[in-house]
Amino acid sequence: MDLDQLNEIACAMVAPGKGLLAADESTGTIGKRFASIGLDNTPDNRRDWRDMLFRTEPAMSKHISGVILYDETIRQSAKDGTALTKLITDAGSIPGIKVDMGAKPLAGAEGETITEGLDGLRDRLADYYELGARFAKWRAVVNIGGNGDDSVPSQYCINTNMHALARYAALCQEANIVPIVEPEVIMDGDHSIERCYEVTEFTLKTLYRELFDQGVVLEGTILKPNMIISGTTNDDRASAEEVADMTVQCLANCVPAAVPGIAFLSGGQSDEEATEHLSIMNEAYDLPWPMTFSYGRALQAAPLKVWAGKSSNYDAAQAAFNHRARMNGLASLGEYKPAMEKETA
Ligand code: 5MM
Repeated sequence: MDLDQLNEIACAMVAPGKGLLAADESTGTIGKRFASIGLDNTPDNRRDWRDMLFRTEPAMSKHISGVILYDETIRQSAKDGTALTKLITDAGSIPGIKVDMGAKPLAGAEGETITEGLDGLRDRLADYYELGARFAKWRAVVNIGGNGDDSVPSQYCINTNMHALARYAALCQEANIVPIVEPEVIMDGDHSIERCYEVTEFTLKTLYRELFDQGVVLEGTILKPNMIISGTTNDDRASAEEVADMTVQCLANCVPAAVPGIAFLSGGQSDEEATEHLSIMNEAYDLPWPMTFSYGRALQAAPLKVWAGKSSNYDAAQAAFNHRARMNGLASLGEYKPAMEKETA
């Protein structure tokens, strides 16, 4: 393990004004996104969509420090023959790879899942390094039970998922690949923001114990957490300031200062909400780690709608992506204001 290299990459991933583009939708998930614009889920459409994003300037060189790819994409070339990973590195951004194989039902725990993908991971990581990946991502899913059912999440679900995340992280570091550890406490449900805090705190404390137990060097990792937020169907919505305060409080209680950076997932928040929450946190607090974005939907929803699968919308879609990337770049510095949304890209 080359700790200097790992730390250097991790710090570059959270460089000031920059964050990550999560473009690692599996074939099923990108299919759902394409269905929203009436587009067929073919390899060529997936290629063209991502090709358009990765060629967007100045978004890519100024605001996107790295791109999380799916297995198909890291091996794919654009229509003109350029490897999609080359588009990313040419922009000065870093290719990364999602290596988990998805969340599957957890035996004996109804409604809960365990993320799979450890078998053969050592060999896959060596292959991905050769293909240019310098960081990886593994997402663990923690659901919160509805109607006040506090048996979900179970301690069993959290323990097994955090154990798997640490096993993945240790294998990544052995392969000189920075692990993004993503324990996502899911927003769906009628739970309160306090319940989200409680579950996220327990999850993060378990995660850092597992990382310690398995010898993962924190200086060579990035955390990708959810924000602390009210459940999507809870009518008592916490304000943006409460989300920011409680998220920062939870992270400050759980995440060691040795971690080089935190890159949030958007988790189903609207793109503007995700940007605003990030900016308030950065504006109001001085914390031991930089906080930035690792957004999928919150970066892609707007350009996808504009693109609609038509080459005639290419420039407009790139303008929409430039705008969201710039807004989030500003949010990572605490300099975003909702009024900026009216500015053109
Ligand atoms: C982009 O979506 C990622 C892949 O999802 P599937 O494996 O289910 O296809 C997802 O892991 C993503 O990286 C994170 O959840 C962050 O994305 P959002 O949209 O929540 O910001």
